[in-house]
Amino acid sequence: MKIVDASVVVTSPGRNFVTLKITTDDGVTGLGDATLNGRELAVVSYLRDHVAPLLIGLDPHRIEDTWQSLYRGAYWRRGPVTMAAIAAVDVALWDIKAKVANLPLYQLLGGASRDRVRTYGHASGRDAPELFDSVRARLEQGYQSIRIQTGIPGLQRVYGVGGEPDALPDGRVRPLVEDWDTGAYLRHMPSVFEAVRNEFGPELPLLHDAHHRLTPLQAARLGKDLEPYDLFWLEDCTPAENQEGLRLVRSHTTTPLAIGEVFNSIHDFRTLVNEQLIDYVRAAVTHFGGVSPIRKLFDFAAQQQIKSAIHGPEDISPVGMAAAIHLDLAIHNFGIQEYAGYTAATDEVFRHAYTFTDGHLHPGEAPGLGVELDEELAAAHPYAPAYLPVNRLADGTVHDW
Ligand code: GCO
Ligand code: MG
Repeated sequence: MKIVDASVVVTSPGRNFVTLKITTDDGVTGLGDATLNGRELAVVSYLRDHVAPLLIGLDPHRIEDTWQSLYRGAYWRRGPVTMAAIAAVDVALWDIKAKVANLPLYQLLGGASRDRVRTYGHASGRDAPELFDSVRARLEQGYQSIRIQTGIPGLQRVYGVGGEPDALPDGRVRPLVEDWDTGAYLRHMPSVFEAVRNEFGPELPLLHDAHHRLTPLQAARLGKDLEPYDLFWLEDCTPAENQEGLRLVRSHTTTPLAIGEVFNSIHDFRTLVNEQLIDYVRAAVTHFGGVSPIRKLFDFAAQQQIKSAIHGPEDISPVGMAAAIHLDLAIHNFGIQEYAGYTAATDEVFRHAYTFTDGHLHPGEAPGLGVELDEELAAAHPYAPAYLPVNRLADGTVHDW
């Protein structure tokens, strides 16, 4: 069996997605997600110009060897663009292998370790009434664990609470500028969780994403202040490139910590895992080099009783989401799966076998990943330039977003 084609499809059914499609000489196709939010076309070029020509003629069954040759052969290791491109190849090859075996991918990963995959959804609001409505809407959709994001008094536009980027008069798009004030945030958050607990009771699992904004000392304080509200986790409390900084956070709080959606290699987690400084690893299949390396990360994390929590925002395509769900079902140290859901237009472009019921996902029993890309429909949604927001303090200084 040989690879005869590797093409890249860019589509924007509401937001941009990049998909690699690998075709074999006997007509089997595999899909891989290569979406890197805000920098999509860099990965398109990496795949089209540098990777696709290398794939032609290879045996698609040699997944590990292909992964190692793309990783080591590039010489320039790691980084989100490289690892998103390698991930797309890895996932597409797993899709092909599972289709040839006529099995859903999770069966090739060891089979099901559970019956279904628990998820969490996103609730947000500018103030308490809006936030409560948003939590209720998620509960009605079936979610049983909920991430809480909220407006901060005195700030106009804050992470997780919406806002549209400004268009320049000539039609060009520029990033949305959000506001930040760490002091105001630290003063406000405990009262938000107190209000949510009073409204929804002690049992609902609640999560919160600090989105890389705090120093270790500030994160330690927030973790401590939120302890009475029994969070499922506090996510990305610091930027965490400085892995050692988490020692300080950890020594001051028992609030569980989740980190890693911007990481793209096992080395980014080494100190965090070895010293058990976190409770959940947040890597995305799509940005971590695919199913093969993330499986190794989960096995490494399991040695320290750390669980998985695969990144699953709207900007991971349904292809990346399907890969995540197969892994979630198969690994033993599964924690929770983020599932933000998709627009109807996205679900039409990417028809999928996975299902969402009562706040739980299941990958379905279709051979492979169980996702089909409607290329005609995809072409009807052309690429739309878009950026992630930029965060600024009151005096104009750029802050971590
Ligand atoms: C999350 C994330 C996302 C990111 C987004 C960036 O926890 O889901 O923080 O919302 O901001 O994936 O592209
Ligand atoms: Mg996050």
